Amino acid sequence: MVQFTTWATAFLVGLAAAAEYPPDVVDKLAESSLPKLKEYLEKNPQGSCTYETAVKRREWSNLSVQERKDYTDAVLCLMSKPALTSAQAPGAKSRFDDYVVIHIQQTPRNHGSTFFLPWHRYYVWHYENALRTECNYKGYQPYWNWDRYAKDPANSPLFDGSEGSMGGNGAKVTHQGIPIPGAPSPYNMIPPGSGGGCVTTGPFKNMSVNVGPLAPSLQTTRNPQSDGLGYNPRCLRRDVNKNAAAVTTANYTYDLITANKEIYWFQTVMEGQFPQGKWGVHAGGHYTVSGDPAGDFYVSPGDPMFWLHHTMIDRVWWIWQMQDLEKRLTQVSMTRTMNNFPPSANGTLDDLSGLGVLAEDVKVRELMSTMGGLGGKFCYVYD
Ligand SMILES: *[C@@H]1O[C@H](CO)[C@@H](O)[C@H](O)[C@H]1NC(C)=O
Ligand SMILES: *[C@@H]1O[C@H](CO)[C@@H](O)[C@H](O)[C@H]1NC(C)=O
Ligand SMILES: *[C@@H]1O[C@H](CO)[C@@H](O)[C@H](O)[C@H]1NC(C)=O
Ligand SMILES: *[C@@H]1O[C@H](CO)[C@@H](O)[C@H](O)[C@H]1NC(C)=O
Ligand SMILES: [Cu+2]
Repeated sequence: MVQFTTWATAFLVGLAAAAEYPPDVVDKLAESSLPKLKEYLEKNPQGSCTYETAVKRREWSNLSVQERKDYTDAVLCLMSKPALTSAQAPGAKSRFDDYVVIHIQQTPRNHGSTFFLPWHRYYVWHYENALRTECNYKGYQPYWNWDRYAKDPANSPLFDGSEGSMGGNGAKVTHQGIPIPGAPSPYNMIPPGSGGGCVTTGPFKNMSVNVGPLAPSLQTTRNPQSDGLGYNPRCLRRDVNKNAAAVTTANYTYDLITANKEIYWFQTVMEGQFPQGKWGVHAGGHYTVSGDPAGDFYVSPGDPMFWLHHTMIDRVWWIWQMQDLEKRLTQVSMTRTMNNFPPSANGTLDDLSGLGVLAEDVKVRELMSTMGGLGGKFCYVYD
């Protein structure tokens, strides 16, 4: 009887979850695009990477609580392993920090440029691989389907502070909100969320943020080095913000994918058009977490939530690519510098993209396909 009750409860909890997050318009688009991917792969075989062998990256709520803990345990493990970048960054204390250092060093090259999407694809894949090979993680990198939690992110399975969450919101702290430079009023300030202080619940309540800040959106202690790479230990702070999350609902993502046929516009709308008062899903997701370091353009990967957000960014690009694989697997645009400042040449598939001391430079061409990219090491789809 006890066993039956337990089983029945698990079943009902499963049903409740399914009822809570029915597939949204983007999920349906992804699902209905898979035949195009299969057809493309039949015409263009990718060696050992087939639709059947591809691994599946799953949505956070689709993982069991145990699977989520396995993931956050692996992240904590990465935070306990010695850094490889301490010679160049005295603040880097762990393998987790290495990734933050590389992002800080390469921020101007990899945002608002040709490299934005391909470089972040490489970056997330490399982190996932580190969790698996260095921390014995058996799963794959989960993603954050923004729409599922946009109405009330602070009380969602991401941020509710339970053991199966990515850690809680920060303690309540009064602040003015998040300034959005270059946007007209009222879009130049995202009203504050419900936190702002240290995260005190969930798996990351004890973590130390070691490097940065460089471009803080909340007041925080200064880094001893002007490049942000010195040692500046402090708590993880968040201001989980539904005002930012409001621009990440599925209708925005669906429009982004379907209304922009050229990579230039897809990427531009995704990264935000601040002068037009449009924050875009990329900034919207970052500022849903907000705080320190998540609200810092350079240091944001120092909040473990970054990785679920950028995995969703990668998924959205993947869905966009599936709409016209022949064309979109080779389409890049923009120049080699952020917002073309300082002015530079248009980037191409032959340009190099790398992860500093963590991973060799490869041609952008190698980072375009999740199915067979990076010499076949990329072989994944999204569930
Ligand atoms: C993921 O979960 C949602 C509901 O939470 C459900 O509708 C969907 O079928 C699940 N997807 C998979 C592939 O398990
Ligand atoms: C946080 O640190 C305290 C004191 O060092 C320790 O007792 C506790 O187990 C840690 N909690 C987590 C979730 O790591
Ligand atoms: C998405 O829906 C919200 C709420 O209904 C609405 O305010 C917003 O304008 C919509 N955005 C797009 C791009 O359709
Ligand atoms: C760079 O790209 C832009 C827009 O895609 C295009 O109009 C321009 O001609 C390109 N410049 C060069 C030098 O190829
Ligand atoms: Cu980034």
